[in-house]
Amino acid sequence: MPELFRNYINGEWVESGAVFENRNPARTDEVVGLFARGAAGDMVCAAAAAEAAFPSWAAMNPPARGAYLYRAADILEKRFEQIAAEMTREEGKTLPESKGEVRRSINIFRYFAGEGSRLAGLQTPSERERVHTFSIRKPLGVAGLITPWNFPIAIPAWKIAPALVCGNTVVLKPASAAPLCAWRMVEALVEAGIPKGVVNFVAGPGGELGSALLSAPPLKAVSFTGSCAIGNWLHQEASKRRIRIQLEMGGKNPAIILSDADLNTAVETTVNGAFFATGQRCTATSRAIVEEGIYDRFVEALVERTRRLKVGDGLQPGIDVGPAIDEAQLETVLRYIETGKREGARLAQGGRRLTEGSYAGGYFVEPTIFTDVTEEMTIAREEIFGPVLSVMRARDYEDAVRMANDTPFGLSASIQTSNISRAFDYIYRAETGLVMVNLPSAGIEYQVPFGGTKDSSFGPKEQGPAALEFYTDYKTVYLKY
Ligand code: UN1
Repeated sequence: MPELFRNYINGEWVESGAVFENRNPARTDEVVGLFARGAAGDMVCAAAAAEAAFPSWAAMNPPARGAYLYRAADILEKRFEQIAAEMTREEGKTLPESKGEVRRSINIFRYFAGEGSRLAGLQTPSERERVHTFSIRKPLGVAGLITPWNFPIAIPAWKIAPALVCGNTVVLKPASAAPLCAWRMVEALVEAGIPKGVVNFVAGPGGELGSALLSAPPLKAVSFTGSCAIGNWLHQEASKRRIRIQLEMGGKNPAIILSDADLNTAVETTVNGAFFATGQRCTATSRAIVEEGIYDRFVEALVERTRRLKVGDGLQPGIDVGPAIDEAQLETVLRYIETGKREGARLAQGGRRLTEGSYAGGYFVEPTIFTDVTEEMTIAREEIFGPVLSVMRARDYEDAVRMANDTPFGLSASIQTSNISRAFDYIYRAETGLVMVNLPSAGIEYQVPFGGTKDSSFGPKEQGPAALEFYTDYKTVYLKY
């Protein structure tokens, strides 16, 4: 019998009657865990508990709040290997990728724990004599955090850590496809002694729980990472009640490869951006926009390198690319591959579901490269969220920049060039929140702001000092002495 993981509401681990399964996408006969299937009533209780806990948590001094995060980080570190293996089993990414993500989450906890001793406000001179003005940061109240399956612990960590250190109390709703790592993070906070009601965890169906959360009277802010459709719906609901909102959604991230790029670097970064984590990153490279002069050489080297990627169960050594998260995602990817073929793109590599032998029990698809993709094709315009790369031909640098920006999305962009002047020109012209020079479009760090522009994101950025802008308000003081 698989273990049952309960919800955590008002300092108690609670069952909800019904349960749902968390299955391994590499071996679908393996149930990683059973989770209590929270209902609207659980959300209402969680929001009320967070509201009740808020005054004393907000009144605690920030370094003392940070101390809980340091302790939770130490607990996560002790379980490092266990949590990494659980992540591979629930999400499918490779074990090295999972380890990197758990390490990142521990670092996120420590970084924001340290923020407890900084939490800088503003201090500016007054126009008036002997008046001292300053602005201090105040927490907002109850924050709702809705997180996706593709970074099962890093995204929960980069939302909960700043929310807590700033003095907010939280209700976390993890993705149903991979809730275990977020559960482990909450377990670590509980073991660290976090006061009752400060952190609440409610897993279960997104529609029911999301509606209940957004209509819970104590809710003051919601931070969401996931699809554009759900993000837009949350925004509508939140604006009815003037709930502060932060949305991180899709991408159609370009990698511009200029003729003067180092060919090996360009190939490695493109393969990393497009195929690692099975392409299931909103920062993934999904369009390689390649300058005429290097196009043929780049495509040849890219296909050759991609052919050598090993697809399989991420717990096995030497695997580069794991499975899709679930059947629906696999179907979506296969549908886009069919669309690519139908619309006349050239299938240069991959394109099939893998079902033989050890692949039989999982949602595996070959890393897929389409070349000669043109701008109006569906695979050049829509987010696929799988290991599918569209390679497009650009006449020159100007043409490449135009193509890169010609998308409703604006999360991340990569440029491969040895020309520093071009690199800077692009840095200023890219319509994205992230620009990576001679690096993959994906793979971010926690100490700098993260987020996009256009349809990719809405609201203040996450991570780094920018996170404080979302999770606090200023209170300004004028003092005559
Ligand atoms: C990364 O590229 O390291 O859901 C992180 C996502 C993004 C996070 C990307 N919000 O893929």
